Amino acid sequence: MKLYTFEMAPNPRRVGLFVKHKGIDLATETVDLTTKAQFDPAFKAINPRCTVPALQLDDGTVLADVIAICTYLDSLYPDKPLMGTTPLEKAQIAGWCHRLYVEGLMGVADVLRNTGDMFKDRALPGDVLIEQIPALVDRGMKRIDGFYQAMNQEVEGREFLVGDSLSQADIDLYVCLGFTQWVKRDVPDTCPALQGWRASMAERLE
Ligand SMILES: N[C@@H](CCC(=O)N[C@@H](CS)C(=O)NCC(=O)O)C(=O)O
Repeated sequence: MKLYTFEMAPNPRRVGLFVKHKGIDLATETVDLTTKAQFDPAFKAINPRCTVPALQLDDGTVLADVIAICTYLDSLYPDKPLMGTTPLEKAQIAGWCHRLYVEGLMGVADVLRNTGDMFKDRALPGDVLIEQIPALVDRGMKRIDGFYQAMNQEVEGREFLVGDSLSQADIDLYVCLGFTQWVKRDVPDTCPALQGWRASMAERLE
């Protein structure tokens, strides 16, 4: 089994923190997104979607979505469960991971990928040319601001998003809050609960 990754990028980071917390010893290979290594034919043969993370199993099967990778590894290594243990926890954590990807990471990606040369004609991941839409930058900032307000309410008075222990939902929210730094939109002082939650999660995860 081998994990193809690029540690600093947000989706690989979601898996990286999962693996670190669980203490899983995994073979990894870096796919350097800064040199566009995701488009190399050798990697494309592994993941035709040209994205990381990708987990290749010993029988050649490839899982190329964070939720799939974490679900699989959590079943394989049940110690320190991060994807839930009861049916309700599993459902809530899956819901959170989906929500945080759509409402958190995608808002930041709108800003990041629709401006500047680095993502010119690469407004979406993959090897299809997609032109930038500058108007999405402003919309993305509004999405981030709305996300902060919503998450501030969610974490108010809570240590964890689901139940009374750390889960992948917490890791994903923590990664979202790191990703917003890439577009220089920090958690505002109007969201003190979220600021405090991030600080305590940093101590736990880093
Ligand atoms: N569906 C994937 C999305 C993975 C994804 O978008 N990864 C980004 C890095 S955060 C990527 O590989 N981007 C390649 C590119 O921009 O060309 C998942 O949930 O893991």
